[in-house]
Amino acid sequence: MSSPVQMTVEDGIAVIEINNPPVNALSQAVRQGLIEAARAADADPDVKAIVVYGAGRTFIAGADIREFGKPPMPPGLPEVIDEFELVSTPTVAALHGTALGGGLETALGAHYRIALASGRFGLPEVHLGILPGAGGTQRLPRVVPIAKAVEMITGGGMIGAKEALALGLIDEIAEGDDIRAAGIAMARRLVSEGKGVRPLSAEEPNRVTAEEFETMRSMVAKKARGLIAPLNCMKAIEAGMTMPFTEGRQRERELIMELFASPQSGAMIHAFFADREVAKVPELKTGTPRNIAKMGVVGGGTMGAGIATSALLAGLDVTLAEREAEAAERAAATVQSHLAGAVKRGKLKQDAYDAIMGGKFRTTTDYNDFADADLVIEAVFESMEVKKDVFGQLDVICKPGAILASNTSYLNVDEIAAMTNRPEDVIGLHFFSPAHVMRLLEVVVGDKTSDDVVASGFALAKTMKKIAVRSGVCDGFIGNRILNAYAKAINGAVLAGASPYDVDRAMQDFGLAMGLFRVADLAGLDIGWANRKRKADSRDPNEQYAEFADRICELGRFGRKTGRGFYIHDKAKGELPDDEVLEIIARERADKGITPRAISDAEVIDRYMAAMINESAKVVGEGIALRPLDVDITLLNGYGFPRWRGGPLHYADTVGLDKVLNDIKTFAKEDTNFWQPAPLLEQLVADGKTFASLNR
Ligand code: T1G
Repeated sequence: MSSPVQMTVEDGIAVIEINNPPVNALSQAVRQGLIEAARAADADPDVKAIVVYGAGRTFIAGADIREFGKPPMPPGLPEVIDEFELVSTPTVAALHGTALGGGLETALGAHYRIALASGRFGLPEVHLGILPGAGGTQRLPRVVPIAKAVEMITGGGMIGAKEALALGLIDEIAEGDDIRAAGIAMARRLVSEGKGVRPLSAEEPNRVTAEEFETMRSMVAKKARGLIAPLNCMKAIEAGMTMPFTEGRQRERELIMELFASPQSGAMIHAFFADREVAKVPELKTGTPRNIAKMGVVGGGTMGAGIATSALLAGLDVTLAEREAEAAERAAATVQSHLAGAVKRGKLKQDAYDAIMGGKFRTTTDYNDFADADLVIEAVFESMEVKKDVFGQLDVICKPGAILASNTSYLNVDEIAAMTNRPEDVIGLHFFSPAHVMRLLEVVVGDKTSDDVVASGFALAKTMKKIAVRSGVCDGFIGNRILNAYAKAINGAVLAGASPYDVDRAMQDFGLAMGLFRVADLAGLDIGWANRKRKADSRDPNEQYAEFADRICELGRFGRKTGRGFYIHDKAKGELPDDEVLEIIARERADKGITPRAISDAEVIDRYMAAMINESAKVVGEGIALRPLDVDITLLNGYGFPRWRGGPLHYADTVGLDKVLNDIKTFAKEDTNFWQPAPLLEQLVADGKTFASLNR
């Protein structure tokens, strides 16, 4: 098999091409080929300069993540870059696409750097729970100011070519789009100007005072929220400022090895691949996506306006319908403000904004304007009657082959489909609020939904840069069904003796951005209250039911929007515990004959996770979710589950399924009906298997 690295010499310029699709990852073969080519070029007396570039859509996008966790295969990337840097011939890295991680580190090992204007650069290793381990933490601070190096390395974001040029990270932005030619031209100029080698490792690093660095370190620690990689990044950068290069590189190596040994990197690498694997559903093989250029949106409330914005940002033509003209105007204003915000944040260019507002977006009060839409999605009130009425009308108006979608968050998509003569064209597309920000999209597949329509849903998600997860039909689909389960478990912990405030703190210490009760106050307690009232008739009388949230709602306290809910929302002092809430809970315990006991943070989390894992196992076992990774991705991208724990079922594998099953049996003593072990969980424990074994 030919090497993914080829070298040609053209009039004294050695051109090294890396060709390892899809992203030129630094596999063992690439590393081997790169260093052999560099040695050969350096030994060739006719070669006056060396250019390295990537074939295809991008320069190197990093180390080959698929090699992680396997025995190291020499040559190691750090050594390759160190040797590459010390060749006696000037080297040019010619960059396009995304030069990331080990790719940017390789570029920093070159003496000069040129890029296309569309090039982007970053060190995203922290998103994998590790750090730039091939000299990045030592060389980057030798080019950019420490504050910028800290931001790039601990934040893992990308910067564009203009900023890179201003920082000195690249020396030139190439004209046109032929990066190979631009690299060669730059090399020729260097030779004609007599420019020599310029190894960064020989440069002095930028520095800040110890006090300034400690201030940066404490800010990074605050943002890390339990993730240890950013802390090790700071230690590596500190080493770069205080040690000679070789010792700093050694310290960097120790620090990345610590991170590889932590479960956090395993969890985040799992999440990286799961984010991509989740889009590989069976219907993509059997279905053909339909072209979706024109989208109709029914309903201009928060969700409808958010969905319309997301579709417009993806380049679709959007018509949004409301019943009344005033409501339609309000929706248009909401969409306009979302788009203006996107321009301000640099997510939308002004000319693209003008094109949208100049003709790609309109509102209407007449559903007949949907006649030529390729897909119409409704985001109307969560009532089956209302949705059935809407679908009945759309079925008549929309062209044959148009897809009819519902944004319902729990209603039965099969029942909705039955209101039409085209159930095979009906699908659920459950967006998460705010729909133009949240990446998760549950694609809910009805019994009769055709493979083409499923494939179309996933293609639309990709166009809208959403992470689509395939869900079957059940109450709450994947995410909300699991949320309802762990919320019940948390309420059980409160009835047993925990306070909502202890619970929120324990959940935040576990790594969630916000605990359950803070989230509820933010979302509005009335939403959950309406949900519980909707399901009251079908509630299992034998299951424990926590009433304290209903009592709070009956006082008209719906959370932040009314100033009081579980917390008192004080404008000056922020969120404060509410003694009246504690009194309501104490009264309920007394009514239920419960003698409260101290509930440790560990027990709160054990309950929370046991319920989440158990319901997740039911969701997978019933085929609502295709694989355990689909549940992980749902909770990671829609429910704030900490990414460095990999998702509930990856987490379950790390704590051990037998422990989880034992916890469930322990809590079942309080509420047998609720704590019924999932058959799949029992089977895996009996077989000594993991959830991961079901992901392949
Ligand atoms: N290694 C292996 N496979 C990779 C890969 C990588 N680094 N990056 C992408 N892929 C696969 C991906 O799984 C998918 O495979 C396909 O390529 C297309 O990816 C020593 C230790 C580059 C911005 O973290 O951010 O360097 O699903 O769907 O949306 O310091 O991929 O088709 O089979 O994402 O156009 C650091 C990770 C590594 C970059 C392109 N680098 N990749 O996005 O395509 S650690 C990263 C990305 C490191 C050194 C350290 C994105 C992208 P499949 P895609 P995309």
